[in-house]
Amino acid sequence: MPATDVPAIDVLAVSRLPPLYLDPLRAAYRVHDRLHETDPAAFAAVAPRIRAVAGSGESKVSAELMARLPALEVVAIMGVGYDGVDVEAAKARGVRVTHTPDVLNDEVADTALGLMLCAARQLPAADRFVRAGQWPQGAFPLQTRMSGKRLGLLGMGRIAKAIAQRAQAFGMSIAYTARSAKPELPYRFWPTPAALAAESDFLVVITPGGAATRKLVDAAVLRALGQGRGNGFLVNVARGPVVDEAALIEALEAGTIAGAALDVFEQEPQVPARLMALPQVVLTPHLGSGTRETRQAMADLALANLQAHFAGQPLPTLVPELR
Ligand code: 8YV
Repeated sequence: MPATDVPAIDVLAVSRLPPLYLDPLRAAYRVHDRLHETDPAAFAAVAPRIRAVAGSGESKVSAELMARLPALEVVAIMGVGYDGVDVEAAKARGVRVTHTPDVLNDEVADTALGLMLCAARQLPAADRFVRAGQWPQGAFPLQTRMSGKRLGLLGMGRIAKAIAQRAQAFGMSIAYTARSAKPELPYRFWPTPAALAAESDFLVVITPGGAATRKLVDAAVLRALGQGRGNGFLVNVARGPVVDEAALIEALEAGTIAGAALDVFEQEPQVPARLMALPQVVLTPHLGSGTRETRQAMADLALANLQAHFAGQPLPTLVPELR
């Protein structure tokens, strides 16, 4: 495309974006891909012109970065989570922040159910067992049933509801904890994570990240989940820092809980070696929403927000704090 056809809107991509988002962004705007990290001098020259920031659910958009972007109008996150964005600072500046809710609910819920089954039935370990040629020497050890057990949801937003629907098909009983009870739902409410954990066989973390939920799952919650007999599986498809990773490793090493399945970690993409050494733990690389179909829908929605902003139209999915 000749340079003259490219609209003169400068966009900073703050992290490595998937081509599904980056390619259409580049076609529509003048994109500066991680320039703030790779070339400070070039960034300083272009920063005053940057009107939009594009990022993913894990991106950091700090008050300091925004302070360096005097023309910034909008931050478009491809992800339902936006805990890396300083929304208060954005609000104070009149910068709009958008995210991509709903289009990933089914995908993340599917992942959660898959991880619950993997943790209870040890399917990844069973696969390793077959590949290692161990089957001829004897049967794979018996595992734990999931159907009919008690599911505890830490969080009761849109994705949690999609998980609950699926868990009902497995005959599971469903309870949850959240900031407040939702009497319209047919699920039992517990006021604290520990109270919920004490009544759960599977504790699934599906709450937003950020300061309000940091280390919500701590040693006491894990003890409650274990119920004094190594009961309980922890599944995290939310954000790593919601779980105290050190406390989780200790609980797993000590056999306080039965196992865990983790899609998110405190320092992604780093996974502690002690966690990797535990056979009863299932580890996946933050793929909760990771199908072509869903990531396409997320990229389309992120772009639609930017385009609506620059066309002066209502934004499809502004974050709730700014509505
Ligand atoms: C992705 C996510 O990892 O939506 C979120 O909050 O964590 C994810 O679905 C990522 O943001 C995709 O860009």
